[in-house]
Amino acid sequence: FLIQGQKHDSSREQFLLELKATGWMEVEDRDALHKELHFKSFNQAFGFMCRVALQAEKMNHHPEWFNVYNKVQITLSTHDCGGLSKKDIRLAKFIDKVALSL
Ligand code: H2B
Repeated sequence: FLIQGQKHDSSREQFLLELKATGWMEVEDRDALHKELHFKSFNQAFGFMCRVALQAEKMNHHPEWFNVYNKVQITLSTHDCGGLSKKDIRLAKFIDKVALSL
């Protein structure tokens, strides 16, 4: 878990516990987080994606995602460090906040 190039294993586990409680899962074959969200309609799903996209651009940190109709599958990882970083945690929390507000 890279925070400014340093490993902080205890905070990593704490962040992961919190995110797993809201439906995030660790990806098996790479250091990444995954979540699947279901909305009432395509409009809701795409509205959600628009908000996340604007935040991602602001953070210069972009999700890997896939949308079909009212479902959005999201994978978060930091390509620059080859695994999870604090930016993934921040973006995951933002995603949860937006999803709750819809
Ligand atoms: N998004 C993600 N998820 N990981 C990155 O390492 C990353 C990014 N790096 N968005 C940014 C853009 C980088 O490629 C540019 C050049 O700043």
